[in-house]
Order: sequence, then C-alpha cells, then structure tokens
Amino acid sequence: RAVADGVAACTPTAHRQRLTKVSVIGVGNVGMAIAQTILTRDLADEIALVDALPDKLRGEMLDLQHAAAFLPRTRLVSDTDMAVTKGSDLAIVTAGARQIPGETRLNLLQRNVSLFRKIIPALAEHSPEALLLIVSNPVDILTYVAWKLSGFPASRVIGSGTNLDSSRFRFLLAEHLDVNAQDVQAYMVGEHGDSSVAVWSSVSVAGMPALKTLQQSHSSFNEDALEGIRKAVVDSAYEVISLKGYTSWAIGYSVANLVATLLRDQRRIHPVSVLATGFHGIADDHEVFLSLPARLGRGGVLGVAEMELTEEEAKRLRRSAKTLWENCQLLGL
Ligand code: 6V0
Repeated sequence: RAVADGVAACTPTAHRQRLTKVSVIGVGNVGMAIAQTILTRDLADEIALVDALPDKLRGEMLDLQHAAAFLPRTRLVSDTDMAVTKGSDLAIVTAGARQIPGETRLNLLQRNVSLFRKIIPALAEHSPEALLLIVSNPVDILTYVAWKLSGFPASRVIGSGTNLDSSRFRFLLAEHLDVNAQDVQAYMVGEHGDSSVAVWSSVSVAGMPALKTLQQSHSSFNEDALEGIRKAVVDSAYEVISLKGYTSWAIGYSVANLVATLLRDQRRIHPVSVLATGFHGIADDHEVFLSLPARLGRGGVLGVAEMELTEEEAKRLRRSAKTLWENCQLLGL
C-alpha cells in the first residue's frame, strides 16, 4: 500500500509529454521484425499493430507485451480496424502478399495494389500529418501508389528502397576487405531489386575512396568482378528466401534505422525510394519513385543528394526509371 501510494504520489498526471506513435501495418515476418527492433531500440512510446488476421495479430501483440519487463516502456495496441493507428507520427506498411520462391517482385504488383486501396486512404484519414514508410514489394511502385492514394506531399512518402540492398553491399565489401561494415560507405541506388545500380565511384572505407585500392590490391577486381558483387547483392534476397522462405532480420534493422533518423530528426543520408523526377536525366514528366541518397529528418525527405554517376550508371538508372514508370502508368492512378 505504502509503495503504491508512493508511486501514485510521483505519477505526473497534468503535463503529459506528447508521445511518439508508430503504426506497423502487416504483422508478418517483416512487420514483426521491424516492430521488435523499434521496441528494443526504444524509438516509440506507442506502437499500433494492424493485420487482417485477428488471431495472429493478437498473438503477436501479446507475445511482445509479455517481454515488457525486459524492454523500455512502450504501449502496444492492435486491431484489424485502421482506426487504431489514429494520430500516428509514422506508419510503416509491410502488408502484402509475400514473394514466393522464384517470383519476381513485379509479379506481386497487382495483388498488392488492391490491398493498398484498402490500407492507404484509411491511414491518411486517421493520421493526416504522418510520415508513410512503405516496405511491401515491389516497393518503388507501391511507394508511388501510396503517394497517389494518400494525397500526401512526396516528402512524406518514402520507400525503404535500396537501404537494405546498400547494407548487403556494405556487408559483402566489408567481408572482401576484412573490415567493419560500418566503416564501409557504399550505395546501391535505383530500383530495389533486380536492376539496382551499385555506385562504385561512391565506395569508400573510413572516408578513403576504395575502388582504386581494391583494383590495385585485388588484381581480379575487373568490371566482371564488380558486376559479380552487384549481382551477389541482388541474389542475396533470393538466396535467403529460397533457404528460409522469407527475409526478416536485415529488413527489420534497416527499417528501424530509418525510423530513428526520421523520428529523431537525425538528417542522415539514406538511399531510399523518393520521387526521382528530373534527377540524373529522368524525364520531367515521369513521376517515378526509386532510390537515391536522401537526407531524412522529422519532416521526411529534406533533400536529395546529387551524386556523381558514371554515364553507364546513369543510363542504368534511367532504364529502371522508364520500366518503373511504364508499370505505374498501367495502374491508372
Ligand atoms: P507475410 O509474412 O506474408 O506478412 C504479410 C502480412 O500482411 C500478413 O500477416 C497478412 O495477414 C497481412 N495482410 C494482408 N492483407 C492485409 C490487410 N488488408 N491489412 C492488414 N494486413 C494485411 O510477408 P512478409 O512479412 O514476409 O513480407 C511482407 C512484405 O514485405 C512483402 O511484400 C515482401 O515482399 C516485402 N519485403 C520488402 C523488403 C524490402 O526491402 N522492401 C524486404 C523484405 C520483404
């Protein structure tokens, strides 16, 4: 009783701080990896989970709630009704049909667009000031779809894009060089997936341009070897899917990393899917989302870094942009 009185006495009731609320739509492998990483990194005061399957949803929420004694205090709520997301600062969309072994991301498109027609307008209605972070595949096209369906400014609609591809790229380079991946700066840009572009000219280790060193120290670092590494990055998603059926941990960490930058206004530069019209020769009338290094903060996309690309890299980027744009046109949004 005395303890309870003491606790009650020091509970401030009047001036409650504004809480940070994050919603995760879709509590599959990816949504839950993201939610648990956000929890362990203490990035939100409240997490709202939404899924179409009520039992699975409640089960996932309870399972996380039962870890409360070991985690920073975070309120967890869940519902199949999108109203539970009301007042979100950030909504992360992972709902979708999962890529099945061998299926290209583009094949998923039509299935996921009809799903987005249910999810996005409801999210926008309940949280008109939120940032939207799209993870479902094909992520670049679905980010465009979310932008159109939400009516939000492009600066508040972001796709996780090649943030994950870039981390796979950094990991593979770090393994080659036997250094820590955090000391490797390297960007994959363009489409998340098969046509992503490895920006070799941007690769640096501890701030030192690394491509020349790589080519001098490893005589095998010719064009083919570089393309081999890029392909290994692209194939790594397919490899994980064929081995365990889905990917989850790396995308969980990669998205939580974006959440930290956005909600804490870190102004870090991440390769994420943004409205890329006009960049690197992408036609001015082509509304298309693909990944470019973008400066992110509490307002969403604060700017896009004009990185130097070789003519070949820029050509690849424009080719991806054209394919993505053509696909977006088919949707009639
Ligand atoms: P999953 O485990 O099948 O989870 C999807 C979840 O969405 C399920 O729990 C469904 O019940 C739920 N869902 C379906 N319809 C609705 C709806 N209308 N409202 C709410 N929830 C719904 O798939 P997983 O979690 O493995 O993958 C989710 C998505 O992320 C897929 O589109 C993947 O392709 C994509 N990924 C994107 C990555 C990226 O880098 N952008 C990386 C990995 C996966």
